[in-house]
Amino acid sequence: MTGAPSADILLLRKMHPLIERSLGGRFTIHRLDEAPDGDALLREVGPRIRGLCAGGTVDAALMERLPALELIANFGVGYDAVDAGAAAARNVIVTNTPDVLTEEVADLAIGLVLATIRRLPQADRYLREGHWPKAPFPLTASLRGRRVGILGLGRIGRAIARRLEGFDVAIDYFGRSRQSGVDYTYHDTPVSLARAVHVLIVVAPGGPETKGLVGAEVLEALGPEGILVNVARGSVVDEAALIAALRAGTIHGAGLDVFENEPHVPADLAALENTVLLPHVGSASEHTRNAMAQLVVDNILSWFEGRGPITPVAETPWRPRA
Ligand code: 8YV
Repeated sequence: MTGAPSADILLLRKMHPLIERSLGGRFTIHRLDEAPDGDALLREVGPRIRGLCAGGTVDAALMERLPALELIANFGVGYDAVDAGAAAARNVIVTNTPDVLTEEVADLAIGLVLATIRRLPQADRYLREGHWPKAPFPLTASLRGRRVGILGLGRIGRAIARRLEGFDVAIDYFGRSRQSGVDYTYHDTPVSLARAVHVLIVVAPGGPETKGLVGAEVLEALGPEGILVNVARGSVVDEAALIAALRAGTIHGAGLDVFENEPHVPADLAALENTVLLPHVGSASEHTRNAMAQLVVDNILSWFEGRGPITPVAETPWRPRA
């Protein structure tokens, strides 16, 4: 299609304002979460929806109701909530938002590592609650002389590793295969990685392949001085096993930006003093969310103007024209 794009686009929920603003004038927008009866909306407009703006679950059942669907533009680099295989089987393109959030999430990961080891939120609370005049804040663990493991050396994992080089720590990693171009120490299992390091940073993508990858055995291997940091997906860590390990002193502490059942966080986890818990804010700066939103818009415009998707995911059937 050339010239001004026009198509019916379904937004699953309220999206970043830049997305709603940019698409609003050019496409016919439908908001599923605003419809008094979602089922009725899908019955009425489902057959003419050609684009879907996603930030949540898109399964085969939903796609079934959108027979003219061409493109699912996911707001986020992780697209484990989108059934990309089912999309591919229907010849539907899926795009995500890689690169634009890499450095932001890596920054956050480093912040969370330091906050967890040096107990920064706990120290802040200590001061505010007026304990300082009575006694200094208890001494903490340290990053000095430690080995740090990265579980998943993808784009974000590498950006975290690059930052860690400046912290003068040894760096190890686990991934599906050894990577060329890095001289960090490779481990072929998560247990081997956990056994070798003091700090384990989880950056592996979510989805069935990585579900529960960090379970009791890995936590046991990380050991009583170990710190677990997860900035990937809650599903990668077995939350029940983690709570048990934190309670029993099997590991020292955990810094988590992601959880199994967001936005709900188990009270058991929140009750533990040796955790730092963040409400999934890895990419949540104005700067980076604007960039992600712009990439969602650009993918949709590019597709409906006939130029193809900009950042299609691996499973997607689309190939550039020769
Ligand atoms: C966002 C993310 O929190 O990109 C991802 O995969 O998890 C985050 O950047 C999320 O996509 C916003 O809904």
